[in-house]
Amino acid sequence: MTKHNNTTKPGGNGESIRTGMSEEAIRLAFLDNLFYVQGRFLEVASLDDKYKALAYTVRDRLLHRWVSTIRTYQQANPRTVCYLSAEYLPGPFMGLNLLNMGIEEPTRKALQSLGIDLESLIAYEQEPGLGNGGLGRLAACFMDSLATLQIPATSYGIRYEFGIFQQDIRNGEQVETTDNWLHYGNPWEVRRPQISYDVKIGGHTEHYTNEQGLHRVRWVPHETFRGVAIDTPILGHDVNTVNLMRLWRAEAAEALDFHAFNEGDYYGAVLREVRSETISKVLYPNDAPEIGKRLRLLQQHFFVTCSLQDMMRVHRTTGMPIERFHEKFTVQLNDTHPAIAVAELMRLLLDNHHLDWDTAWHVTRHTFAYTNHTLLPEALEKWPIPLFQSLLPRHLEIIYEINSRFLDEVRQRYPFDPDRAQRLSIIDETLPRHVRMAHLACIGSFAINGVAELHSQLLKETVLRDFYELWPEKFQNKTNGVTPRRFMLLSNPGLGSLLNETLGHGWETDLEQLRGLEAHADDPAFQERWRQVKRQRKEALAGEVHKLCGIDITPTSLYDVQVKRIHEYKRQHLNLLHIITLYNRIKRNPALDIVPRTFIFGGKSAPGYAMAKLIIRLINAVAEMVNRDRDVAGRLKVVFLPNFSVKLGQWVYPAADISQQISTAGKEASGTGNMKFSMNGALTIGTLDGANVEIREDVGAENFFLFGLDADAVSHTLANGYRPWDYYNANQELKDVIDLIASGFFAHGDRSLFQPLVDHLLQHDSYLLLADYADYIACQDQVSAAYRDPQRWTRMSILNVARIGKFSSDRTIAEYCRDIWKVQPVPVKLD
Ligand code: CJB
Repeated sequence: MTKHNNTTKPGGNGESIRTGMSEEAIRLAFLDNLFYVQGRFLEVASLDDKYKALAYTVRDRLLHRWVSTIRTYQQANPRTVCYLSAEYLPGPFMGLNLLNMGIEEPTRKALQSLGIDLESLIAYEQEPGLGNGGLGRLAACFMDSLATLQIPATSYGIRYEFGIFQQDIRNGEQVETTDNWLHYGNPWEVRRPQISYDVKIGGHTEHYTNEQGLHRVRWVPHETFRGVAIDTPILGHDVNTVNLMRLWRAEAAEALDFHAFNEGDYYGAVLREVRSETISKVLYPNDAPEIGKRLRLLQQHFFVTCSLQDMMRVHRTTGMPIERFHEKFTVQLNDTHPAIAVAELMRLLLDNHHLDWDTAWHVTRHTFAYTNHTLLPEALEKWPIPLFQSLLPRHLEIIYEINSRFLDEVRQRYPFDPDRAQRLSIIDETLPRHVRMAHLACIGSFAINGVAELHSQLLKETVLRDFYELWPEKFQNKTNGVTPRRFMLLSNPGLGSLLNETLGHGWETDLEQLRGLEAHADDPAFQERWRQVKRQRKEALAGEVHKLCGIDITPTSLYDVQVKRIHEYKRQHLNLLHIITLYNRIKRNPALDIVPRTFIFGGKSAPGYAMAKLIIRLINAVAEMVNRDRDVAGRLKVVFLPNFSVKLGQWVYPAADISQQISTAGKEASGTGNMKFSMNGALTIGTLDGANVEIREDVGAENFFLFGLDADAVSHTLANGYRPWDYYNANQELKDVIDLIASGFFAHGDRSLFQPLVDHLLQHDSYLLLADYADYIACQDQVSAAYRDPQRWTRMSILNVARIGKFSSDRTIAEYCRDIWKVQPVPVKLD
């Protein structure tokens, strides 16, 4: 719009339809792509044809910048970040690419002149669901910020053929169907068949002495596959930098096994090909791993070896010796999913490059840094030794050697503490023996970080305590952030315009500039405009809710929202206890004057997580009863949005009045939804957990609804014989709520359906819902009181946005660059 806008006419003075940025160039490019790529003319083009024609038009302009970026990097040979992540949730590309390139307006006009509505094409795009939740979305925010900050970076992962399942709700239950996102093709990706690597698995190793008398190891695999690169360009905001997301697709080593083919085993040959492709077939739909799945370990090894081999290929082109690999590349491990990289890099350096152990270990230890994303013990990956041995025999040898050298050091340092070596060991010796991936990651990395202050602190005190005592200098905190381009500018254009008008441009890439809003927080005219922006987004969401669920919601009601993966620790059921409390209050006193609320839920449960699925059922069951009860009509409404995604989130975050961040303190590593809501002027009701702590610090305690036990109180309560039953007996409203669920009221009289949930709450309540209930309800009452005072509420909302600057992923990435990666921006000029 502003700086790239080029009004020269195509043809006339040289503006190419492949690169031109004017309305006219875009219009011609669109028609050209429609004709020559899609083979269609306007009158017969389907929505898909038009979407693709526009996507190719945008992609041409991306490739232009990409080529310039590669040229620049080739000349400058800069230190480069490689982000290894098994998951990415980038969201739909079209809208963001137009926005980042600054051609939204000319594109809108170009299409308008052809009778096409840009929004309908943007809405048509299906997003790649190559992740489960927070961790994958964080990786996508990081890509956006890396490109925007002009940092040379490649994000490596797996190009799953089927991403996270589609969630349907049938009879109130989650039903999973496959996500066939590639069915109509993906115009944003570029296949690179010539960039492919061998991936070995299974078999055995052979140790031998070469002609020079040197010890060598040969891995004789049982099978070999290939990984082929599929690239997606990632453009920064208002810059020319295009970095790559390079995802690997598994293929058979040869298209068909000709040996088998010649022997007449056509069927077997084809089967082998199918089996190879299985590796990148489907994303594991768990947000915490189910331990011990062979295919999952294979996936991890698959993308890690392809990525490291790819870095080595690039490294060769620089002419630097392999001993300096770590000077060219810094590799971030996004949780333990890629932790096998520590052993794989050692293998490549020892067996392929024939470095000696100490040199190889020096390079490895200076290459990797590890981010931990969770304290939940069930999420710490461990692999059974027999499985590991059968798939990755050479890696297991290397891991044993790393471990033995490491434990020698530990014993020397703590000679009178044999338990410590056991606790620190990569191998968990309790039967059946396992490889602890977090330990491998800690030992092989030069930096270890958590994702919020509290989480990093708890890491040092609990799961990684022994490592912290050993190497305190390795530990850091990098509080998460999210990209304001997607989650403010793109999702909330009304807010974007108001901010531009009030503050001028610049805040989009320097979010601290939002502080300038503080001066307007009490200005009645500004407040009125603020409320209009929110109102408009609430109406838009109401339209979506109607489309998706057939439910009408009222934009004047308070939108009280909880969207995130469904998990007991996130306590969607605590939210339900509040809803049922309000319901009971109205039933007992039909004239009760309460603030009308619309409760909105969204999120997927792991398919095998029975309790989370039961929570979804209860949400829908409560919705059914509440929404059809005339006594509460106009005052309470409950909605479960099916198939929550990045795309749906873009409707939800800007429309929320209240953001529910109510996990049991100490369980949510950071949370990032909390930031997206707050950036859009929602107020948070939350516990002192994850990044909530820092959000509250920054926006001000008076602009945040805090409740519940803190992390210390949670551990003490659990350690001192917690009895949920006592809370149940002591609180009549709580008792009424639990009794109502137990009575079968929400299950057409069936007392058994929600029994497991009720029993768990009364007997164990591991996530302390009952202990936090009273405080939560009291806090929600304060929320209602505040909402009755629009001036106060609006002021709080404005101040939330004004003070949210820290939670831009630009800040997070700048810290990683400075403290961990030691990389500098490399600006790119357009060729
Ligand atoms: N997280 O999404 C996942 N998956 C995991 O396997 C482990 C953690 C989440 O990562 C986010 C990004 O750091 C955090 O904000 C969130 O608290 C955490 O649960």
